[in-house]
Amino acid sequence: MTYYESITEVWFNPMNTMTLIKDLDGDELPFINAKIGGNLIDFEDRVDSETSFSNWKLNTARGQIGEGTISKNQNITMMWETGTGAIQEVESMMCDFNNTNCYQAKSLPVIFEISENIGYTTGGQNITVKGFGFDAGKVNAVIDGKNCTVTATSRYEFDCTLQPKETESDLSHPYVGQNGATRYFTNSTEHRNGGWLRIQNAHTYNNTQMLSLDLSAERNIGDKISSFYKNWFVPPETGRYRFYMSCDQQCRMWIAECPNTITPLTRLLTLNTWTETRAFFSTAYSNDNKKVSDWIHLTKGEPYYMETTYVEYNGGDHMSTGVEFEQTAIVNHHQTMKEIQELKISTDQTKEQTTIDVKNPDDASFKLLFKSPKTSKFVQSGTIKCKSTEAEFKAGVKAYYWKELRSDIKITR
Ligand SMILES: [Ca+2]
Ligand SMILES: [Ca+2]
Repeated sequence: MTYYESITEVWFNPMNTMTLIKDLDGDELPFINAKIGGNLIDFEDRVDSETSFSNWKLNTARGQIGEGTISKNQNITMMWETGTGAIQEVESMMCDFNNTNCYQAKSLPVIFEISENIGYTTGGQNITVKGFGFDAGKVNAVIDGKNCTVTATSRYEFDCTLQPKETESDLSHPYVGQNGATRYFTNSTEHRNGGWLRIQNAHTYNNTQMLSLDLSAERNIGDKISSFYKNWFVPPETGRYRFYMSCDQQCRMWIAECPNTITPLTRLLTLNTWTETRAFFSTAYSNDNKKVSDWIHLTKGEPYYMETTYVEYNGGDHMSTGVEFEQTAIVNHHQTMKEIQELKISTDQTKEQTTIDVKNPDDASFKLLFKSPKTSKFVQSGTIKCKSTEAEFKAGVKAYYWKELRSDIKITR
């Protein structure tokens, strides 16, 4: 999910492409562009010609969203020096819990500023809301349960007139806001004089407040950083839920015991050691860590308050969360745990060994003739000196092993 000016992360596996790209100019990237719904993502200041991407691995690049089209479903494209990236639909597609809405990327309108936060029970006040994307469809505004009649809309703002309200607003209970989580981000250099950050204090540090559309953090953005998130979870159906978490380096998650209140909180998850990115199902990190919560019963449509803390010390960093719904009667609903099966087939690898005996070596050279098991044709090696070193011998025969058998070799003399 993205909105105007938000930072998004593009995930890609360049496979062997990096080795095909040579002689990039100082202002060029191995990939030419990435787009959401045809609109360019701006990678300036985040990715440059010095940025290295690993072959055969998932890499990430972060870029900023511009004034794109607002849409519930947009495709993602990526163009490289050597061609266009193929998008794996299974991996790029996100769906609602019952699969009624699926999308590769969703672009939402965003609010940056509201002209008033105090009004009168008599109504009639004019409110101006500034942000982006208000020309994408009909705008409905509701303020504390009362319609705010929209009088004008444009791309960057809309105006509405507040309707009268019988009673004053009740400020004794929390209000559920727009989609997303409030994220309080702490960077030790900026907020804590470079000291270590502690998971148990992550919610108390000075911070920069931002909107997070996912309950997650970017991958590998720095060291000595922490994030504290507050959000409301509104269950789409009544039933049992459980939550998942993976992070590098420590993270925790809580949920309020009752809806519509922020206290008391129950600890759902604790991870005191790092995991691989989104390794929700890995059992490799089980010591006193809890990556999958117990089942808890939640009621449809009720807002449940949640808190999440996450701290990174050094090395790699990331944080992701997930939720699973137990109900089986819902049509089209994914049964996460039941549907995931992993079938792994591995070969018994036995290394082949060949001995070449050169008797009474002199200063002459020779060539070897290999019969390819793939094509049954003969393949000639390069010229090999009778007194060659291990490296020289390897240089002569490695093309055969690599091209015909896709295999590396080791030479010992
Ligand atoms: Ca780091
Ligand atoms: Ca780390």
